[in-house]
Amino acid sequence: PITVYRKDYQPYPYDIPEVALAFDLAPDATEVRCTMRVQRKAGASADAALILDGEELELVSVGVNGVALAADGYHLSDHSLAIYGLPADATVEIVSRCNPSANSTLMGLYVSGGNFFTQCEAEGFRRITWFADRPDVMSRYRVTLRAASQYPVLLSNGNLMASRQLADGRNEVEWEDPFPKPCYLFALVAGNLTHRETTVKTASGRDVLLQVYSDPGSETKTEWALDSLVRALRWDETRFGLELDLDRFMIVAVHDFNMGAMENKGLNIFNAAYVLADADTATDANYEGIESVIGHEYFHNWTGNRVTCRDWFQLSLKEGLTVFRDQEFSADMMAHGMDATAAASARAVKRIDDVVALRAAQFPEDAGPMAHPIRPESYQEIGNFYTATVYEKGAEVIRMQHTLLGEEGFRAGMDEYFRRHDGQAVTCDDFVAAMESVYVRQHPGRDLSVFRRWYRQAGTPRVAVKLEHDAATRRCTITLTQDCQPVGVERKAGADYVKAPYHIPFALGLLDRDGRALPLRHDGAIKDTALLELTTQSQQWVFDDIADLPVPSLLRDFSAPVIVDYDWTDEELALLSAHDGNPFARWEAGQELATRQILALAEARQAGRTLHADAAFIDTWRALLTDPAIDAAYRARALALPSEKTLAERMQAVDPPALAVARDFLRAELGRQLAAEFRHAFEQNQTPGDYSPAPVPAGMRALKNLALSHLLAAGEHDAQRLAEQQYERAGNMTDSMAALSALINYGQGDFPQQALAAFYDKWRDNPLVVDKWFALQAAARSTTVQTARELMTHPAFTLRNPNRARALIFQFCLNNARGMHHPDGTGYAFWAEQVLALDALNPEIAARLARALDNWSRFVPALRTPMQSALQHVRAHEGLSRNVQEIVSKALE
Ligand code: BAL
Ligand code: ZN
Repeated sequence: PITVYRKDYQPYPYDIPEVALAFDLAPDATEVRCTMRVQRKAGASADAALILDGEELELVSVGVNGVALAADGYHLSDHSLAIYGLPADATVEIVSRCNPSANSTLMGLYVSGGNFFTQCEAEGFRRITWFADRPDVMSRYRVTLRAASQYPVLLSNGNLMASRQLADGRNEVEWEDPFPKPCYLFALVAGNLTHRETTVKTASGRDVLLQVYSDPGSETKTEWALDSLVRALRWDETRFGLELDLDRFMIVAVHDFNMGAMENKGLNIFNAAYVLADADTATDANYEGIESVIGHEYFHNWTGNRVTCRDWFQLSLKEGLTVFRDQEFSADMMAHGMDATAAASARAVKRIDDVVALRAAQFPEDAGPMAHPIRPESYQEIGNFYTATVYEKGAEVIRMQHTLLGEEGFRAGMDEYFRRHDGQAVTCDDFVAAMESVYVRQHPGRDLSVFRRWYRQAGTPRVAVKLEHDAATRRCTITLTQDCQPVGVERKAGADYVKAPYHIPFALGLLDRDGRALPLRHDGAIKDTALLELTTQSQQWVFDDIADLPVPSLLRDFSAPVIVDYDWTDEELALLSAHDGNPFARWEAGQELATRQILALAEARQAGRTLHADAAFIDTWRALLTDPAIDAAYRARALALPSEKTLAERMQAVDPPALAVARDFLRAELGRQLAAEFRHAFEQNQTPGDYSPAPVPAGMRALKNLALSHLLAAGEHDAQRLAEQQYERAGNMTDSMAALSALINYGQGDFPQQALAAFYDKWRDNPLVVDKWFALQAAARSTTVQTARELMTHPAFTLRNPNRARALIFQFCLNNARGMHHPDGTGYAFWAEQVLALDALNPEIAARLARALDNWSRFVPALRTPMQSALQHVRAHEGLSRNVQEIVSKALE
């Protein structure tokens, strides 16, 4: 396989300012006529060939300036079409054919549910026509679509210019996108669809049409999506001064889709899971996910589309920034209309959820064979780099710039970024330079040169904290020392590779031994929180007027994506968990206590000792559960036990079954010892009446359902009856799923299986709910490889639909510790089989599954060996896609 390096970037020798695409759509043979204006760039060599990318295409003809080229006028290979001897300014016309119904990769043009859809990012456009498939070639597109009358809705990017019926009965429409764009933002949709729409006035007073398209019959499920789109549009105007630049903005839902959604200019195509919702079929998490993804794709219109990436190494330029923007959007929506305390708690809840996700997915990635900087230096298959690092760590790197510059400074930096680069394809460095232009004005003599290392170094830095107190001088000295060892590809560079220190914004508070915040004098102000800027390996800060040894509250709000090393006593953590004024750090203290508790239990399990929960830990949990000052949503986070993935990062040798047993034991033990308190929480947090996905009732449901799972896990008297009643009477999918999940994991008797069967019968025609049904069973405690295989024989199961494959196969392989990591190795053999089966259909999805064994070398020896064999088995398979090959060979290196 060929490795592409960032350092090898070369500009394309031609501009392609205009493209006209004409499609004669038919499922088995779609003909595409691509007419391009091609202009050689000043300075490019006169004999530079026009090299166009193409895959899985049948060439019909090539013409230049209206003259057909004979076969010796161009050179065709499996992956490219080269035209030589072009005039400096020419019109090139290529006619080709593709087969959408045979396209199971879901890249390029494909058929789903009888309709046509496209997905072009990153390199799918080359499956539609030969073209310069790279983000720095930006063109204006005019698109003509012709299709039979069974496809009445014909959509593409931009504005609808004309629509007519042809003599042969087909429909023809023309679309024009006034904004130059790279081809990865091209889209078309053709089919029988229904839609919901609204018109809104933008900040500058223009009327714009917003539409959400979906399958006929699903129109009752698109209200939340359209409302979310309106909120996203308003938010970008208010927070960033960015207005919708088109007259029309469309979202289309499709059931077969590799990703969550795609930000094609003016025509976003979405996985239906991020569009369709109503109380009966969608959970609170689904509602939140829809608002967030709709925001994300809408925000790309500026951060991604108006300013795009020069090359795919710069992917985080648009993804990290847009994830940061969607996180802030969600936080603002959650805090909307609340008083200051409630709003701070709501924002903390969002921050906690984001950090939990980062630690579960990105931290392990940064410590494994696929570790890469947020701006990778090389790749074999770019599809493998749509990672938690590029997205979520990328967003943390943007957030640190926001923290360093402050809200106003960051906004000024964004304004400067658009002033400099609107309409261009640029680099991550260009973004930092715009931010730096503000930072240097705020901080004379300083710059962001050290900060830029976040873009080129991989791995999660550790920050060791030393706290010294001198009672005589009443001084407290804080020393921060950072360390980041080479990871992933960096290791291959050998012993000479030295990583340089990062610029780390480190937010700190100090509490006295009664839990009161100590005022800190820092940067000319007195505050509860000091923002320390660590820019060298080790630095010290001195705080005066501190009478006694304080308790430090560290990395408040998770001000940097680092791991903190500080040896709090359990008593100090309990104090922080009860009193820290920073809700994020308060949550963190409780999580650290729970982590210590579960790791100790897992160790006891491995040693064959009897398991006991620590009384002081139970008391801390009781205090959180009964503290009247904290709201339900926050309390649900505070009481959630750390995930197995986060815990695994803290084990010398990862032992998922031991962790699962330890977590389960603690869940049950908490349920038993705090039965009265959980019972009270369950009763006090009922949400009768009409369903609303708003944060307050959603938070109440989260707490109530957490309580239910503890009570049922503990086998508490009556808990099963409560769960059965909730399942039978639930007025929304959140409560229904929570009760069913608790029952199938911890319930007894026939009811759980009967409920599962009835659930399927009720929802068999709703694919998104059937996905939930599969996922619930795939992750259930009692599910074995055998059960997973049986589920695969269910008539509703198919590997061809990514959502279905994710619901069953991914859930089992990634979220079922007992089944997947059974010491007999059958889970790994199952994984290998499914990776290969998926690879034959859809390499992108297969490669995602392939990553489930990334960190095999960190597991206990009994699991490590069968994991390695399974990886070797996959690697040895002939005809492996480039996608899977890159993943498994890096894992085995
Ligand atoms: N650009 C790919 C999908 C997304 O991140 O929005
Ligand atoms: Zn994105």
